[in-house]
Amino acid sequence: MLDAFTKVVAQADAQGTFASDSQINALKAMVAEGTKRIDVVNRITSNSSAIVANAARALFDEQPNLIAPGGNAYTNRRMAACLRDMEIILRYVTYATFTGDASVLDDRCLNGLRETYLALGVPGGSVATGVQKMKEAAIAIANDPNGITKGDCSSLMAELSGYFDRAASAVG
Ligand code: PEB
Repeated sequence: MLDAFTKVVAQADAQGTFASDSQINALKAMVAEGTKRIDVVNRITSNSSAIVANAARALFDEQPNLIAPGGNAYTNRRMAACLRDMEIILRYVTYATFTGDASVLDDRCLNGLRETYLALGVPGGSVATGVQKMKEAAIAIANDPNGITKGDCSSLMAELSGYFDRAASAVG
């Protein structure tokens, strides 16, 4: 598992070079803007239950076959597994956002997930739709200008959105 700093060190060390100016400047900007990143993580973390529940409701509204008899989220056991999976994915997205690097998401959550879903008969495309719905909800919450110091969060939102897209395309 890497973060934005160890990633730069690993890359530089692999080439036997010092960290480059552009790498150092990128990290400097990340530190300077660090409170924004932590605010985003904090907002998503403290609204995680609502993000998961609302995204799941929207998914089942759109794809009612999932909760009909024979559907992959039919029975409370499967419904619980589904909500848990969405929560796990959201949790790893917050870790990646916190560290500024996707490797924790890749290594500990997404690696082999497609194959797991294939083996279980869980429809990956539907999971991807659920993830996209969490993305919309998370960004609406994280990017809300009310109740927080105002600033430009566009690149942070693009980064956050990229982690959700990465999760969706890993299974969809
Ligand atoms: C991944 N999900 C399921 C299982 C595993 C994962 C390993 C099998 C074991 C179990 O049932 O608990 N676990 C999960 C994950 C990590 C992990 C992401 C990462 C670290 O360790 N069903 C639907 C929806 C979707 C869904 C489309 C959006 O209809 C999910 C939610 N996942 C789902 C369901 C099961 C499952 C298991 C229903 C149970 C499948 C079954 O037993 O038939």
